[in-house]
Amino acid sequence: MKRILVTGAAGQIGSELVPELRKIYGSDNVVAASNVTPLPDDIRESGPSTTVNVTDYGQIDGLIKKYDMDTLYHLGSILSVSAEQNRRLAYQVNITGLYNILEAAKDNNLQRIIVPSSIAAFGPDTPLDNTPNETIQRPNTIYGISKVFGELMGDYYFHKFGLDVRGVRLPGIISWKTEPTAGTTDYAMSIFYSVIREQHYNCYLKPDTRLPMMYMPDAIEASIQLMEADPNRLIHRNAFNVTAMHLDPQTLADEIKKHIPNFTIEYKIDQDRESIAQSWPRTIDDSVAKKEWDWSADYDLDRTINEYLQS
Ligand code: AKB
Repeated sequence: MKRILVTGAAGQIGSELVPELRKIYGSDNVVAASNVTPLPDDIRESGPSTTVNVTDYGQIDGLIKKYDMDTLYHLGSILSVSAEQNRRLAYQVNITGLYNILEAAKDNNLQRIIVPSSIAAFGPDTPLDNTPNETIQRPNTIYGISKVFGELMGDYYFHKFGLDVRGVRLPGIISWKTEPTAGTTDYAMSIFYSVIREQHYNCYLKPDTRLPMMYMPDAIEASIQLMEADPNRLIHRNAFNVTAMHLDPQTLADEIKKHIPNFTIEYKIDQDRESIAQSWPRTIDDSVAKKEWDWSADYDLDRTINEYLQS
């Protein structure tokens, strides 16, 4: 039986991954950990939960020992926009925090660690159309640099110590459980909140800024499927491109309008976020994930919008 620790459990992905893991592996076997953001009630009430500051090795080591963990999802991370605004914090959480996680995992002989990367691990020198799994990775954001660090460190701990570290490069995620915070791809969440609240959205990206995207159930599925994947089939580990759709704000708005005809969108471009988005892939090739662990997305744009507006 797996005993799983999830850091960043109050975040966009963590708050939806924890309930799913608890359904599969049993509530008592999944410990939800967050630092400053309070955990949602459903997570606090349905199983063990705790606080953890990943910049403190002792806290991670103590938690792994206390709960006798064998698997770890490390989701605690400062996202792209916040990272540019607070480099020191981003460095402490995304670089020092990840280092502490890997050291504690090695010292406690954990069986498996999942460290998600992101499309942010690419940069302006990357071929940005149909971006291959292996290509130039010279990101120009602190967040992207920390994601490349995570990918390289994951491979390093695997080759040097046999620690089974794996990760997907997540695209923008469309979801509803948490309010958007500080990501570049957050417009794809905020737009739905605006649809429900005022049927109008002021978009900070240009109408044709295209990015890889995915609906949350696919992101959860990818994270669990990769964790369960047969290690003997994995040639790549850190990290795998995954995607479900390639989307720009105007296409999303046009699709929403088919369901909510009164919906309107205006463009008030935020140059900082727009230039981050311009440095990321427009479309990515996820054939390596398909080949090595049978990845395939279930949700296209049509299905995503139908389910989202019903939820
Ligand atoms: C962000 O926009 O910062 C994240 C990401 C793509 O990693 N959603």
